[in-house]
Amino acid sequence: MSIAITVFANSPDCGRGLARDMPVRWALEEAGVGYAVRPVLISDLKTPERRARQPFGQIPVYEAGDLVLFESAAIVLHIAASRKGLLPHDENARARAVMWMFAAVSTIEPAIVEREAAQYLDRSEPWFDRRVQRLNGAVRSKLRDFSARLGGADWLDGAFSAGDLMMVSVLRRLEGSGLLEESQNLAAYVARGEARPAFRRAFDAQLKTFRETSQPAGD
Ligand code: GTB
Repeated sequence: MSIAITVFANSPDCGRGLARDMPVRWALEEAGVGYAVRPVLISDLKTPERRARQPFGQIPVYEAGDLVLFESAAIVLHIAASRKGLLPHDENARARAVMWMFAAVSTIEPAIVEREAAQYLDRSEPWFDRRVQRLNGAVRSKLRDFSARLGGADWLDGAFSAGDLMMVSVLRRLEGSGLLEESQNLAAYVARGEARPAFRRAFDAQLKTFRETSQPAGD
């Protein structure tokens, strides 16, 4: 069955692979599944046709035959659950991998996204510096706890799993902030994820999409 995912045309991350199609691409690569991409301009995301597939008018949307899914973590879970390699066979280990997927998107990601939003939205406010300090503190607190738990392990629970895939994807959004580098084991963990051949293929594919869909700069 052919699979297609929506992605940004002319992604605002300029090909850095930080948008949420990236974990889906990565999961498909880890599972060895081919897929097509449907690039969508940001200005076209909120049409009724798009909202029929993604109520919030966002990327990514996953389509395979009659199945239409949104929410990147749910898509990754679907890919992982229906193929070998991303979720352990053992029932308890499988439950723990799913737990880490949730920890990534519901415990760690909100602090990272809130900090990122402030960088874009609040920069000209007189209270910007104080707010960033507070938001950096909130991110640091999550990173400290996660770093303590990961310790010196390569992956969260033995072999690489969808839990690691989501966690690395979320932590990558701190790129350029310097916060990740404060915990050596977390920086190494993300680098380990990014070194996986499936990640490299996904990254190169999203960069190709960016290059093919990006608008040339004006004269
Ligand atoms: N919870 C949903 C999921 O996980 O699928 C969230 C999906 C989502 O946030 N999609 C974003 C989107 O479509 C793109 S990924 N936004 C358009 C809109 O809401 O109108 C978020 C993102 C955007 C840009 C960068 N960047 O430039 O670095 C990084 C991440």
